[in-house]
Amino acid sequence: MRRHRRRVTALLLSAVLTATGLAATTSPPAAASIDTHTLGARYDSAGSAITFRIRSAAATRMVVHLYATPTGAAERASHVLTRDAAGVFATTVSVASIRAAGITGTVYYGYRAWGPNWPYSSAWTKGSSAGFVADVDAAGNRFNPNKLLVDPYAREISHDPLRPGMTTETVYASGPAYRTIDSGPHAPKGIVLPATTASVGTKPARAFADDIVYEVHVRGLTMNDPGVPAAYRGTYRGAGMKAAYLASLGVTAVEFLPLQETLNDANDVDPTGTAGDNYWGYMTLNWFAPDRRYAADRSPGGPTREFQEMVRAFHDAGIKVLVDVVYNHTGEGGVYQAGGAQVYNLLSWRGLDNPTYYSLTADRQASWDNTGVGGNYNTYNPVAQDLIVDSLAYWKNTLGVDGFRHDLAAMLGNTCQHGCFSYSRTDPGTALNRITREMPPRPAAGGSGVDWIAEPWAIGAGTYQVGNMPAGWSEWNGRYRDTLRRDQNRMGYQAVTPGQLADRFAGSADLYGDDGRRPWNSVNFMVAHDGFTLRDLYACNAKNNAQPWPYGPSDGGTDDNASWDQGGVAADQRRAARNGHAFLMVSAGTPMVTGGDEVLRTTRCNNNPYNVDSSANWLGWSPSAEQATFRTFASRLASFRLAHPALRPRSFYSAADGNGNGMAQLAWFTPAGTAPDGGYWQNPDNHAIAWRIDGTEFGDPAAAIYAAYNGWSGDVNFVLPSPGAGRQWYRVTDTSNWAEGPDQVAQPGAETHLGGQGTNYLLRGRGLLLLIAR
Ligand SMILES: [Ca+2]
Ligand SMILES: [Ca+2]
Ligand SMILES: [Ca+2]
Ligand SMILES: [Ca+2]
Repeated sequence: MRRHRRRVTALLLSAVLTATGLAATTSPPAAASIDTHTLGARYDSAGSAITFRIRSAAATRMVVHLYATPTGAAERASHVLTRDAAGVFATTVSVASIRAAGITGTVYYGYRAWGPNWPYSSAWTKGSSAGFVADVDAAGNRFNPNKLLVDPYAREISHDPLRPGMTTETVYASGPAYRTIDSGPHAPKGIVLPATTASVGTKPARAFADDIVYEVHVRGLTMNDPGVPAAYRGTYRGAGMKAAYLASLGVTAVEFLPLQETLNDANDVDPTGTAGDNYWGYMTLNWFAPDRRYAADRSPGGPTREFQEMVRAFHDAGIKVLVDVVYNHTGEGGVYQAGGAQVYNLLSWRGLDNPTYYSLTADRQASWDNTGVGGNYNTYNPVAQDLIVDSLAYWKNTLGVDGFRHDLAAMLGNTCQHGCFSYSRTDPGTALNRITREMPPRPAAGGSGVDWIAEPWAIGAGTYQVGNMPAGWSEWNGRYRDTLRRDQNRMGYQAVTPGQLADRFAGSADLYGDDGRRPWNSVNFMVAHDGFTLRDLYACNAKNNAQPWPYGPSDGGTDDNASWDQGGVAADQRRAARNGHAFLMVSAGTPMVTGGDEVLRTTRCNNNPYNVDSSANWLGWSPSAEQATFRTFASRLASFRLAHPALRPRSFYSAADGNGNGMAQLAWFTPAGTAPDGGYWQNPDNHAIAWRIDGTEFGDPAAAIYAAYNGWSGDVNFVLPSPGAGRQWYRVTDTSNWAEGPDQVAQPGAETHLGGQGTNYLLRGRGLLLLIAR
């Protein structure tokens, strides 16, 4: 059902997808502290020498090559590194000697490594087979000195492996046809950067419960935006220029699709086609380096500086920066078939320490794959975990990021290194638990800390873990999405009860209350980048991914969308989108909206445009009158949420009267204004439910808030409950078609007076009503 395959060669996945539970697991080690081994390439404080440090458990020889240019020329200097007892290879090189070797500007570097499957031979030269024993040995080692390797701790890399003009990545491959090709002239190089002390502004301390998250692609955000200077469109700098716009939408946290270096340099080789393209960016090449293509300043150090400046721009507007990170697999890719052999590329981790960094089959001859997109990263290995936490700490501390959304995070709860997959919530040795131990989550009330967000599933047996991430983790709540989509779009086909609706509106206590977590650990969403846009969810009965450029073609994409075109009635499609947005804004939990949905963005039913780097897939900035009306609706309702703490509870709502004012903190109602009984809750033929929150228990400016949802196609009369002694009900919004217009959400103070307890309100079919008491 996903999204980012990188080559058409068949992946050998099927054999491992369903197998489970063979190998013994090792007991978890004590957590190391962050950056213990000071890996990478660093100038000394005087800038007179560079120390190179890189780790490999099984390497027997390690050489660093230094280059004056990133491609096309041989190295200017080489240095053999010395191994210490911890498996760290190191050497210190004077800058004077580097200059003397002819490297007068930026220092580019890469590694060649030898090991048991390819021991060093003095007869070896670049492109030779001297010393070769096997592409892979019984331990899973895949050393090959003909492949120049990127330092996993490089702060920037010079370029992607597949550059414009290259038609194949096989220069990086092992196997009989490719193992003696020297990748050095082509391979990405690490860049030695001076330590940075740039300001990233003041990190917002806002509680995650109070956030509204806006998920967007950094390039897609501004590539089409005429309000951004052309040179900055699609870049970090351009994104930072949108801080005020996002704030105007009520957004408090921007969540970018992956920004760590990914395969995308060749996207524009065919500017009107998708062959080989990767737009979303879920094929990571290096976990430290910000992607160079997203920088307006692509000079060495430019991406880092510009990223920090973008973060500062958002921070200055009070907006958090969250980043989607991909630690479940890498851009090194999976196996492919060539000349009858099973072939792997060697770009970095695989050539340095394959069994440490990758989860392998029990015989260690092949990748283990639960993601469908390449070999699993070996998240239970402590050294592999070091790279996770060290790079996250760099993004947090040096680049200024406030939180992270972890792609396919079930993989980070794996407790098995090779030959199986086994998820555990409680094992202290998992990557999930180590991450939150070393970088504590932000407290419920706000303050310093990290907002940790999991995509709590993957592909393959045992990976669907919604509601089962460890303490400290918030989750994309797939149950929220699925339940509410089915209620809107699948009536008559899939049963949804009022009780199930109430669970989702009230923060999903069934998922997060059973393990000590809170409603705000539920990231509520109706759509995300992965799937239909909000508009398409209510305008498409099925995906249409094979359509031509610029809306496709894409492959993959789920067929289980719970979508519906509302009978083809455009006004009803917009109403459904209003409801989808309104659900998020009135539910307990942390809402996430998707960039462009504020103007009903469409990809014309492509639900997997992972590869479509086109103007049609970038956000549009010329909304029609109807789209602008929707944006006003969406932003006003977001503002309402931000103004009403009663909608953002820190803990699950109580059914008791917490302050003795005669009103329960939360009460549910049938349309008749009575408390639902068990029969009402459990009957999927009931499609209407209402609830009232006592605002006085939350310091809310409203004495009470009442929401009523009529999921039925016909009108339903709601009898309003008590607004509290001496109070009256006022309408904030009714999402029905009759009210569509710029003032469908009333401005504060302009709400329509309705009356008190017992007032009848006829709510049209598929309408949502929101009231305040004052
Ligand atoms: Ca790139
Ligand atoms: Ca292209
Ligand atoms: Ca749970
Ligand atoms: Ca009360």
